[in-house]
Amino acid sequence: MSIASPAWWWSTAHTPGAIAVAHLDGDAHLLEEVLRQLTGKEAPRTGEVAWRRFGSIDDGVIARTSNQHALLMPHGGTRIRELLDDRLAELGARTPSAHESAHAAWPEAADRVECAMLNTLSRAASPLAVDLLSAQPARWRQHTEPPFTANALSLPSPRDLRLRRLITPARVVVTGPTNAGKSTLLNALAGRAVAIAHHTPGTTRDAVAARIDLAGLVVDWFDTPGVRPDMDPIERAAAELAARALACADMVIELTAPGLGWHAIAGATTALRMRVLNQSDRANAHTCPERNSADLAISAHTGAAMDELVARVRDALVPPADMANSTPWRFMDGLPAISAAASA
Ligand SMILES: Nc1nc2c(ncn2[C@@H]2O[C@H](COP(=O)(O)OP(=O)(O)OP(=O)(O)O)[C@@H](O)[C@H]2O)c(=O)[nH]1
Ligand SMILES: [Mg+2]
Repeated sequence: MSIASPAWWWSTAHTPGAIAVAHLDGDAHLLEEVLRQLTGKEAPRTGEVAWRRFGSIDDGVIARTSNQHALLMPHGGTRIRELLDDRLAELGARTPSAHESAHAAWPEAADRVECAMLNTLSRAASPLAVDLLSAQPARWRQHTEPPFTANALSLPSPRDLRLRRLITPARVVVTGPTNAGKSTLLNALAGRAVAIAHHTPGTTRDAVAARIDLAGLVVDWFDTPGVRPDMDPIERAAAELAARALACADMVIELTAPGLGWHAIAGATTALRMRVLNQSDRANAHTCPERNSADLAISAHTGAAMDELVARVRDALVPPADMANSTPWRFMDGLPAISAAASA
């Protein structure tokens, strides 16, 4: 495997200042060669700080913080910076990869998996992600033998992908006849009035979404307009938006109420579906035909079985068995290639 040339980037803004700070990071031998050609002198040894001329561009300080890393501190003029960028590019220094940038942001990370983990943790949407992500560096360290390192280019497993819903919220789309209580359900889950709920059929005329926390799993919950005959042009446009939401749904909730039947859904590609009978507080809820074909009966008004709904949707999207499985989780692409073994 060939050794990549050193990466080069600035940690100070591209605005005039007294001094600017840049990083050169990579293989020790190549890094020394770049510094030698830039300054005409030997590179400072690890732990040394030295004054150097940066060719004819400027002079400044070089701090060799480790074998593979040096800080260059020229004066902070923007022209100096541009000339140095050009010269370093000539000498073969390159823009850092996403992993190297992440490492720059998390210098305390013990290895590259930990660095990737901290970076992912900072943008993970769900509280449930915290413990599982935090456990990953140790799990990867214990699994440095194949198939993990050999699988660098393989696709993530279905479990890897399901667990990634902890990082990027899954899309849950609720569909069903008008007046089923779709908007009332969204408002009840969000704990605030996100969508207008009213007994007038066709109240919802847009695909409304809210980010809600389902007992630790954060999802994007889409309320859609109920489809009915004689829809006006705005309602038809809303129905098209709903169809688009369905096409990229991770899970579809078919919602109905006593006597309203099940709405035929078209265009959803996900296999995760749940039939929910709402308005279980109504007098005819126990005897209606929808009761037997529903997976669950709830009442968005009284709150009956709402906890059960939340738990079932969460567990369908991120199964507890996936969470409990101690196999290392590829929480982002490319992880095997940067496992502790591969980066050692
Ligand atoms: N009794 C009872 N009424 C409910 C319940 N949930 C919703 N409703 C009522 O049902 C009516 C319709 O509710 P919405 O939430 O607007 O229904 P929707 O499915 O969003 O309807 P569209 O936007 O027209 O598709 C309102 O009068 C709600 O108050 C429930 O659990 N029990
Ligand atoms: Mg509605």
